[in-house]
Amino acid sequence: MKGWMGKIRAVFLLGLTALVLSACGKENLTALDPKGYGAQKSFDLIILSTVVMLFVLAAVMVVYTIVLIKYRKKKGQEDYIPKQVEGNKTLETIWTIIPIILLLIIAVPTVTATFDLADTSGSDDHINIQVTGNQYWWHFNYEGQEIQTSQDMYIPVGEKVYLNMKSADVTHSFWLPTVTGKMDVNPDNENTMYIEAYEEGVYWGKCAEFCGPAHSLMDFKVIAVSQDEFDQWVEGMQNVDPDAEPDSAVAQDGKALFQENNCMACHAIGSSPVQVGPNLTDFGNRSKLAGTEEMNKENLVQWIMDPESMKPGNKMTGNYPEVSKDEAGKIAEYLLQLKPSEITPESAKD
Ligand code: HEC
Ligand SMILES: [Cu+2]
Repeated sequence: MKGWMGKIRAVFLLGLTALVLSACGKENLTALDPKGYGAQKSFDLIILSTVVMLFVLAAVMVVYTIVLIKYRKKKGQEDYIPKQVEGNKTLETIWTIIPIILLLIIAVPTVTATFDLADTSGSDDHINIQVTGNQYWWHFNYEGQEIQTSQDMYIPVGEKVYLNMKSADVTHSFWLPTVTGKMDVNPDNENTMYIEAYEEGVYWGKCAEFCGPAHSLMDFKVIAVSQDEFDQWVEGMQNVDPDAEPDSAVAQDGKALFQENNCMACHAIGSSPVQVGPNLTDFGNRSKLAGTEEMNKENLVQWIMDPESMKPGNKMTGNYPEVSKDEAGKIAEYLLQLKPSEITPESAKD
C-alpha cells in the first residue's frame, strides 16, 4: 500500500513539473507552434520523422516481445538447442528494403524542402532587407527604401521577405523559430533566405551561434503587420526628419546633449548609413531596450550611464564621455519620444 502511494506521488510530481516547465516557453519563440512558411515546413518534417521513428520502435517492440515469449527457456527443455539457421534470403531482403523505404519517406520531403527554402531567385519582386549581425545587436537596411532600423524588423504579413545576411564581426546565427529555421550570418560571405509570416504578431528572434559574453542577450523582434499598416510604417519611417525639434523642453535639452556627447558618431536617427551602434529612428516604439531589457525611462537612464551592467562586453561601454544622471534623464526623454509611426508592436496584435 505504502509503495503505491509513493509511486502515485512521484507521477503526480512529475506531471506538475512538466506542467510548470511547459509554461516557460515564450510566446512566439517556439518551433512547435509554427506561424510561418519555413517553420511550417520544418514542423511537418519533425512530425513525419517522429511518426516513422515511432513505427520502427513499435515494430521492434512487437518482434522483441513475441521472440521473448515464444522462445523463452521452458521447463524440461533446459538442454534443448533450437535448429540453427543462417542466411535466410527472404529475411535479409526484407530488412534491407524496409529501412531503405523508410529513409526515402524521410529524405525526399526533406531534400525538397531544403532546396525550396534555399531558392531565393524570386527576390527581385519582393522586399529585400540587408541584415547585419553585430556583437550584440541586429541591423536591418530595407534595400532601395531609405529605411534603416535596428532590433525591430517590420514586415507585411503573408508576403515573402528576402533577407541578405552578413556579419560585421564574428559569426552569428539568425533564428526566428516561429517563422523559419536558422541561418548562419558570416563575416565573409552573404547568406540569403526568405521569410513569410502567416499571422500578424510579434515574433521573437535570437542569435543562435555563440558570439561572445552577451550572446544570449542578442535578441530581435520581427513585427508582422497587415499590408496597410506596413505601408503606413514605411511612410512614417521615410518621412523622419532627424533634426526635428522635440516638443518638450527637457527633450530639447536631451537632443542637444545627445549631439554634444558624441552619441551620433555611432547612432543614426533617420536613414543615415551610420551603423556602429543601433539605429534609433523608431526607438520610442520599441518594447525592449538593447534587445532584452524592459523599455522604460529608469532602465534607459541606467543603460546610458552604465551599459556594461546590462550587457557585458557591449561595444558602447567606455567609448563615449561620462554623463551625469540628470543629463542621462534628459537624453532618455529625447530618445523615448522618437516615434515616427503610429504602427508599433501593438499594431501586430489585432
Ligand atoms: C562607440 C559607439 C557608441 C557611442 C559613442 C554611443 N553608443 Fe550607444 N550603443 C552602441 C552600441 C554598439 C550599442 C549596442 C549594444 C548592444 O546591444 O550590444 C549601443 C546601444 C545603445 C542603446 C540601445 C539601443 C537599442 O536599440 O535598444 C541606446 C539607447 C544608446 N546606445 C544610447 C547612446 C547614447 C545616449 C549615447 C551618448 C551618450 C551613446 N549611445 C553613445 C555604440 C555607441
Ligand atoms: Cu550573435
